[in-house]
Amino acid sequence: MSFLVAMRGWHEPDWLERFQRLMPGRTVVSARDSFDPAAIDYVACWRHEPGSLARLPNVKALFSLGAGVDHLVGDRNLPPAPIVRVVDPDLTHRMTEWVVWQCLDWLRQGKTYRRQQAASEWIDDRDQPSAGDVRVGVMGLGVLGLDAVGALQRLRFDVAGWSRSPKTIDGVPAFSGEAGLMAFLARTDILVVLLPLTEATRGILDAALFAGLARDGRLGGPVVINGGRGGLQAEADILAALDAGTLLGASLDVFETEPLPATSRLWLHPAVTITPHNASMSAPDAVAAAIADQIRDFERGLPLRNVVDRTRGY
Ligand code: NDP
Ligand code: OXD
Repeated sequence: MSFLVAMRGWHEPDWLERFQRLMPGRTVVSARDSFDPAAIDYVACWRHEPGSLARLPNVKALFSLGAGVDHLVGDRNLPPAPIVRVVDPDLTHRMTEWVVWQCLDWLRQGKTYRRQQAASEWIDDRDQPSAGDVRVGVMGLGVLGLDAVGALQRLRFDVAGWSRSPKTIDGVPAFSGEAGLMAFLARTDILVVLLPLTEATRGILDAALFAGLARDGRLGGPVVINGGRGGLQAEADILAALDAGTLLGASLDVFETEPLPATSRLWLHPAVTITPHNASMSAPDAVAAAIADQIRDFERGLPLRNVVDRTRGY
């Protein structure tokens, strides 16, 4: 049987070579080449051409090469096989590094001091709150959100979280669902977004949500930090909220269109920090090895791990 690699935007030859090395007994083929659809039993995907996996009658599992699966779940013509996503400690830790970096940069007014340094200005009259004075709200309490919460707690930020289903987290007020959203926002100075992109979360970061954030915080206004997906945010609303002072700032790793077009006003906005969708990343060798391990275990009769709920979309 054959293993199909269907990807766009990444260097495919490296992935083909990697999978072939890890699974010498299997033929590894690219979706760009001709192959026998009936021979494919597993697929690895990253932003595959929608519809291109429709006719694979014997596929047993679809492996996302990323933690997010919106690129797969959004394809209405997928075979009915389980979708497996990446859960990798290294990817999780890297995301936590990015979240902590951004939270500390806003707490310690990094943009202001970088501007002052560029102008050789020594100005030391600004309010300097400590982490304990600042309320961070983490949207999404899954693998990434919970790890970030732990690190932010250790830095003594005043952390709360919001998720779809109710949770109990030691020392962290946890809000859930529509009913808990406004109360969560009302106690949030820094909003960290680690949600998946689904039908329920698309466009959630809009003007109405920004208007619900706390206005009495020590930073002088609320900040949004989005490491989830660009489809969660209405960029026109972010810009309008920044211009109106409803938001003090934004750190964005993900965008409605990627790469972020050179014409976007976000690039030059003084209150925006941009990273190019690399807040975290899958270490290719670790991801490929985990997929090869899963296939080996599954063929021995063990259940697949990190299977996505297709109905929820994550
Ligand atoms: P998980 O599936 O582990 O967690 C998702 C969390 O979001 C859960 O807590 C879930 O709630 C919550 N959630 C989902 N839908 C809703 C909703 N409608 N309302 C409220 N909460 C909701 O995902 P991960 O933590 O592993 O990853 C999160 C996302 O991060 C990925 O989907 C991906 O898009 C993004 N990502 C970005 C990267 C980057 O480099 N920028 C790298 C890796 C991932 P509940 O707990 O109740 O199920
Ligand atoms: C992602 C990833 O989902 O890099 O963005 O894993």
